Amino acid sequence: MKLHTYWRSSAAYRVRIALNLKGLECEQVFVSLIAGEQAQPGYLALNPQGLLPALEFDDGSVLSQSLAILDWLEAAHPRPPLLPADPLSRARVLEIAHVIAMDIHPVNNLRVLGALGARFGADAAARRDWMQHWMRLGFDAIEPRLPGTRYALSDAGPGLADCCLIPQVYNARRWGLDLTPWPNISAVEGACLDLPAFAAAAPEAQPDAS
Ligand SMILES: N[C@@H](CCC(=O)N[C@@H](CS)C(=O)NCC(=O)O)C(=O)O
Repeated sequence: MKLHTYWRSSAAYRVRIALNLKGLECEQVFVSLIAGEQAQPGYLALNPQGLLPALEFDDGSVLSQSLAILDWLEAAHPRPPLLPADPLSRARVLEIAHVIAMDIHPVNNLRVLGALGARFGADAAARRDWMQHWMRLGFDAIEPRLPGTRYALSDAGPGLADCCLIPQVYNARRWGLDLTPWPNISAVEGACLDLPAFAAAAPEAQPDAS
């Protein structure tokens, strides 16, 4: 398997964490978002959506969309589980993951920021304000749903919610958001970052970090 990734892509960061938690080896292919390589023909041939990450299988087939990749990983490599077996507990994990992956991230993406600047003249301060606004709304929704367990929804070990939450918190720090209003989220971040699987997946630990 090859993971097409970029060190600061939070969607790729989700998959890196899950691969590490499951102890799976995966070659990394670096696609520079800052250089616009995701929009070049070579990458578009793999993923016509022009977004990272993409998981390329040994037979050349490609799976995109980080939550679809996480879903495949969970089904194909069930140990250790990232989702609980109980249906409602499983849905609670997905609830957190979806706030991040479906409500915060899509409006905070690089191409959205680019459009804000190019079409509406948003300067750096306006773009930061935009980023922080959507993260604040999402964190406000997540914080009361965290029960105070060591990891997002469990004391036993991290799961799919943590795979999504930690990259989002990384992004929030990167954009200068003060995390004081969300103590549960901050505590979960601390617990996860202590784990080797999360440390090895961190953006600054990636070979293409600059
Ligand atoms: N829903 C997609 C989002 C993927 C996505 O937007 N990836 C970002 C990096 S985190 C990207 O490639 N952005 C490139 C761009 O906006 O041009 C997923 O979860 O995989």
